[in-house]
Amino acid sequence: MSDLFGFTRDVIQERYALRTPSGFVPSNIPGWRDATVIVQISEGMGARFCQLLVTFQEDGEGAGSTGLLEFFVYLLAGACQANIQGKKHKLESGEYIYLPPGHDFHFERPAVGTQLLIFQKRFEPMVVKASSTPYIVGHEKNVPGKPFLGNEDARLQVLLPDKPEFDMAVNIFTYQPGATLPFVESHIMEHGLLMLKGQGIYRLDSDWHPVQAGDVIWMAPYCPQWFVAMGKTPASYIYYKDVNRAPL
Ligand code: UGY
Ligand code: MN
Repeated sequence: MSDLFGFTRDVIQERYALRTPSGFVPSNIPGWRDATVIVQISEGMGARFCQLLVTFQEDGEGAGSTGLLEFFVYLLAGACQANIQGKKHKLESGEYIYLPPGHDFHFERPAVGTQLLIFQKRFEPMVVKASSTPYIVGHEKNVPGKPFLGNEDARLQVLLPDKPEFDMAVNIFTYQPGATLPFVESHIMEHGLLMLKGQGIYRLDSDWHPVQAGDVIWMAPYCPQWFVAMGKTPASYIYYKDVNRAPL
């Protein structure tokens, strides 16, 4: 990585964005205290969802209600406690919570440096059936990685139930070095992505970008996309997509 003055790998385009930790600037977000909050992706970029990275200091906390939004909260590192609708959950790295709209939450008692990755979006109820989605607490280690389109070297962990009530999916994709997405995808779904491990090359629209752990990517609907993992260790990323609703 170059330390050259005035250099960045960050790129904000109309159909995609690549953001790297060296350019992150914290925001003050109501409800979050003694925590550094980075808004990684939001409407200001053109996205229809928000991706936040929260890093807790000592005695940090985050409290509020999801309101009209739904939240997917993934513990990237550390440990904390989550009080959801008055029920307490102890969370460790790799665990996640899905919160439907209208749920009270309070994340507290973090180990210093605990990091949360949060995807937030306005919930779109199904037209014929009101949502009865419960809140969900899970751990990525209990979700098997299945070969993606038959490729044993590219494995997908699907963290939320694949059911029509859910209008959001969050998956972890892990690639052995040299493994790729099988074709250049172009689809109606939008993505918010955080590189968790390793490195590779992401094709975004008609550009190619080297990426590594810590990098953030937003892909607009229909943005052509492709990935190859490179280096000596597997590459993985966690990503959001909108699913199961009819297009306008
Ligand atoms: O779920 C997906 O659309 C996934 N295959 N896309 C991606 O990894 N860029
Ligand atoms: Mn995709």
